[in-house]
Amino acid sequence: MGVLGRVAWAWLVLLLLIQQLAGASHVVYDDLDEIEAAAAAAADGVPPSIVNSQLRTGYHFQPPKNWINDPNAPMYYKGWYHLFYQYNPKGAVWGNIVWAHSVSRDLVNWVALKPAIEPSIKADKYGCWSGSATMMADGTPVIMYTGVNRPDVNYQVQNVAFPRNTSDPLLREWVKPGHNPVIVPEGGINATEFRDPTTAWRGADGQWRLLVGSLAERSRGAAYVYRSRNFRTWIRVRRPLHSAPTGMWECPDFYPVMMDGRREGLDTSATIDVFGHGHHGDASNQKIKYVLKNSLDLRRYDYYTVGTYDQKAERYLPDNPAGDDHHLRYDYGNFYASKTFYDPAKRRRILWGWANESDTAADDVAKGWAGIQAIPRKVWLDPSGKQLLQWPIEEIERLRGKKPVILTDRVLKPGEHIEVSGLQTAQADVEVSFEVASMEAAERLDPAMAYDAQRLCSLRGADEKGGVGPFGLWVLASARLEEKTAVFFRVFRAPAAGGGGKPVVLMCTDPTKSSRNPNLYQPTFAGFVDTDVTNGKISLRSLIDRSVVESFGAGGKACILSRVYPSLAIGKNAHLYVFNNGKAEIRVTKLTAWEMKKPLLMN
Ligand code: DQQ
Repeated sequence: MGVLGRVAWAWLVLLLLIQQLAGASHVVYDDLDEIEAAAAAAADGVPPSIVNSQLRTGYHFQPPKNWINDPNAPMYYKGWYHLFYQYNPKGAVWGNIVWAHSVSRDLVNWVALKPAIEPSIKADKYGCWSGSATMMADGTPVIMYTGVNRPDVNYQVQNVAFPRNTSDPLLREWVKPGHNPVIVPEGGINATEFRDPTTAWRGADGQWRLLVGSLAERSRGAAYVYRSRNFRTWIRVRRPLHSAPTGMWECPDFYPVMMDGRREGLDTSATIDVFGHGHHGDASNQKIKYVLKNSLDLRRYDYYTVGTYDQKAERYLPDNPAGDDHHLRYDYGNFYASKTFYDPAKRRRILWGWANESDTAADDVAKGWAGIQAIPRKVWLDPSGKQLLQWPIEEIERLRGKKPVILTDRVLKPGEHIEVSGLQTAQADVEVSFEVASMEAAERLDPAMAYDAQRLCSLRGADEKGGVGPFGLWVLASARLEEKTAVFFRVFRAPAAGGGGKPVVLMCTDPTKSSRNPNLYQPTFAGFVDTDVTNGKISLRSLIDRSVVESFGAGGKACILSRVYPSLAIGKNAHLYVFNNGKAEIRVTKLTAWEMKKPLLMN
């Protein structure tokens, strides 16, 4: 044994001794090699490398190597789900972008096909950027995507592609007709900020419409409407569907949702088919609302509003006039360039979103991979009509192990935590319902923070003692809690004036202690959860996947995806706890934790 080995063993023995003295009998060191490696590195002052295969996700979608970004043209066709995505076949940083293509029967197990769209014509010679699929009336899918056609500047045009063989359910080959590009930046449009065509929808007049994201004058993000009868000739409507002073709008998405808490999804053109009104989605159609989502290039988050669509005027109007200040996000964490599609097989709308890495580009090159897709989420309108609800697609539950660990009716006194033991939790699904006995201790919400959840959370992280909360989960935690990612709630009391003293729930992910590795981006992420906690009840679900923590608060009212890279809490050494760092007692009514299996990802 070398000097390093002896130091490591001495460190480990000392550690075990301290643990025993402290009576922490829950610590199980079942992988001595890993512990020894970690201990050796710690003794040396160097955390183990981030290039650890155990940090690769187990059940999130990612190819075996290289860079990925935006999901493109998700669709269901003849019994198969299709996912295309932005992919660099040559490395782990953005560049050389093609459309990679994978297919699945169940949105969980995937088979990779060869790239579907690659630079091959003048109109996409320098890049095949994001786009969407539309099902035409005869059931044939068509793809519209952005092509970059000049090397010097990112000059952007919109192209169309059709399947070579519609009887191939795998849609392996795509043909770009010679008349591409079909939309060019004319009439004062900024050619370098003009991209990401949406799924098209058909109006009462039989014409197709789609949106292209852009940047208009005075830094306004804009979604331009283009109309066509045949996917070949497209005419722009002069005024955009909507715009706001936010900077460039990437990857717009626009779709109808049902009101009254109905969870079924709607086809993007479905209003007439569903309700037979003939109003076709105009403001008088009481059963339908519309969602407009934009990916804000400046902030790199996906914001949406709920509103009405007046097709005659070709305008969208958010219900909440403050909506354009962008309070609502699909996800308050790392989630960008998302896209929904209507799944006719299960009559639901599904959301795909990209999560980038939070390490350095040099780490990504060393790892050989970067980027994942979040677990697909079903989306529908909350019964209040004010926001969306999101929930991981039910199919993901098939990956749950047979024997969950269940805790019921456990009280967490101020400052207490309980380990959830008896299963590996590096790759797990955890559902927990909490009950707060009294809101008496809730801290007063500073009005200056009333719209700045993220700042509030960064000032009052998981280790900052509070009144009601912080309480929640420590995931990907090391046995001695040197490393942990906290996913938690904190309940405030709104100022009496204006807020009527009502409880205000903050949901937060705090990864500031998630790793001993340096140079990681570890922002706290947070959102306010518009939920009624007068009965003291609130739920949380976290999908833990080695370097991903994807959480759903209050049944999907707020979601936070975070990327973390533990150096100790890896593989079998990842622990899970429920904790309470507030003054109020918290009851864990029920906690269920499942190990998650690895799906087939034949990429
Ligand atoms: N990614 C694509 C663009 C899009 C951006 C290029 C958003 O089409 O605007 O890879 O991440």
